[in-house]
Amino acid sequence: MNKLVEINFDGIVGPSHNYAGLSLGNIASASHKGDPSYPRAAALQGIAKMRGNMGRGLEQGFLLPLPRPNFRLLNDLALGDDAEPALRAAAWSASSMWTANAATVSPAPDTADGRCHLTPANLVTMLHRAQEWQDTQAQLRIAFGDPRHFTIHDAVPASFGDEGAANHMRFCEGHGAAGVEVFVYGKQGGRFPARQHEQASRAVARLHGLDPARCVFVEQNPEAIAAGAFHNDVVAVANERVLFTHARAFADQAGAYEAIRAAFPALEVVEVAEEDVSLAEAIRTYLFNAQLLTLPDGTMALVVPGECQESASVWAWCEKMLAGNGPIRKVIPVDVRQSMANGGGPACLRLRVVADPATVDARFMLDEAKAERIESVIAQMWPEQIDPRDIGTDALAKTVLEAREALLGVLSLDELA
Ligand code: SUG
Repeated sequence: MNKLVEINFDGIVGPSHNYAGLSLGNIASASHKGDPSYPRAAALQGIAKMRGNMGRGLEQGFLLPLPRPNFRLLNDLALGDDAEPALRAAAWSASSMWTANAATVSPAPDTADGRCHLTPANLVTMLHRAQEWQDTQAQLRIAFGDPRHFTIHDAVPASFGDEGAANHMRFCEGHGAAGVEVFVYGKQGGRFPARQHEQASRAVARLHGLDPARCVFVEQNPEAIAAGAFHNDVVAVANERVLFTHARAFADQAGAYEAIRAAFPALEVVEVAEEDVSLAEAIRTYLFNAQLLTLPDGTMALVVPGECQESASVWAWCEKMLAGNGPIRKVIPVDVRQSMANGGGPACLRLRVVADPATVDARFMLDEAKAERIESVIAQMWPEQIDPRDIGTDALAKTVLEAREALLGVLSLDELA
């Protein structure tokens, strides 16, 4: 019997996690450029978040850090010892931790052939992210390797930027039921790059065999991109019938609701007004970069960054919302500060896949015993601190390579070495 549930695949934060200021338009990345980073603490924060969700009775999986430094990229760019720091840092980036950008996922009930389809995101806009997709695909091919249940595509052509699930929302009555998939794209011309191209979204929808009547394409608000919402998931998140969104997320807010409602009449919108939480404050605290989860009792919880609790306006809004009788019944702050300082909140750190856990390669599924084993490798092998001037040194390369290798070893995933 197929038991389709939502599984969150969190990216384990890699041992080279650092702040190189690589992402134009991502305010946190720019403002933490050059700060020392704490890879061990970062990775342990990520595991603690996964454990929290497992403890709530939810299915939890993970994806592994990609090989860094990426010698292929260093060679392709012919980088020597005098390399420009930002170029060298790209080959060291641990950015694959943000698995909401790993792929776009259409679960089996939505697709023409009844399989779950995954398309790795080409991430072409940023050099440090454009190197991810082939290695991500190799991992997806193992984790979701059963062709009776999954199809893994190639990334869409590089002319059209695709940033994956971060710009994709799915509405449904329950995760295992047929859904309506909403793709959010940006238009170029603003102060910052628009990282999701409309034609990339449309190609993904076609590749996945989605019913055109159950797809909606919506433009992101250029003002939101200009304010630092480099992905839609910085200003909106969906779960089942609910869209939780800032009032300035979409270019035509009312039109977006109308278009989604035309395909999915049960839509319930929880909108946060600019007067309650400004767009700038929403982006600073990442209120919307939350995991909107259906708990085993059927109610919804919002897992938000700890920064939300420290913001007077955001927390006041959350308390007022909880006092009402809307669909979100709990707000749970988590500490993912190391990731947040690079612009990655709780939602960025996970890829949602609706599937029967029994059809996924069990090595990618988490349980308490495995979480402990992973934590102990991280505690022993992940650098405690990385100073920007360590990037590129042989000593740090050795530490980072050995750390990842040790993790692959305890998970019996040496084929990814
Ligand atoms: O692509 N930051 C990531 C953050 C990704 C967040 N993901 C989602 N919103 N789903 C990015 O901008 C910063 C790396 C650096 O500057 O060192 C970075 O890549």
